[in-house]
Amino acid sequence: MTELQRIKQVHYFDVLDYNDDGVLEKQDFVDIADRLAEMRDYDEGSSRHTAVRQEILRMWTNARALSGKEGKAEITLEDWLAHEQKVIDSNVLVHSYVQGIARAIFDILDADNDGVISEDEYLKFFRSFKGDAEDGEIAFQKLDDEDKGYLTRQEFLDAVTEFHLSDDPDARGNWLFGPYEEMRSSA
Ligand SMILES: [Ca+2]
Ligand SMILES: [Ca+2]
Repeated sequence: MTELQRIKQVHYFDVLDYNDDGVLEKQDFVDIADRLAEMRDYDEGSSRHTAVRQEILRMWTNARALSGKEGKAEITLEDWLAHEQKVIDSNVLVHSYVQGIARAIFDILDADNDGVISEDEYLKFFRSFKGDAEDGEIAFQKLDDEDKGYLTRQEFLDAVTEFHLSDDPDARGNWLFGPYEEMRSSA
């Protein structure tokens, strides 16, 4: 993993740590899934709500399995980076896991079902994680670099893939979860 890939993953770990206790546990992912479901007004216990939870909990399952911590109730940053290294090394995982979740999230986000994600839909996504609204606006501006006011499905998938894989400091997808570059700014 390059330094840039690592910095992005440290930031990602932080936005996933919904209860801000420095480790990831199942509840962090349940909380994120519940906020995504809530934003679409899916009823608690409904099949759609359950489907969102199952999709988001794949991250929790994979983070433990790929870092060799299947039985653990917590995932540390070191575990998370070990899991991400396996993802970076595997085209199969990038396609089935990373892009699979991205496709599912796109469908959840596209609340008005017009095939694109508006800024408003993106900001709701952003608020489902531990990110602040201002960072969400910055993220959307960076991702929507032609200032169209929306992201297509392909643009969103490309951004997610770049977030995980790209080592290009100018890649738009680096900004998926907002500013990440506190270490690079001093370089
Ligand atoms: Ca946590
Ligand atoms: Ca839409």
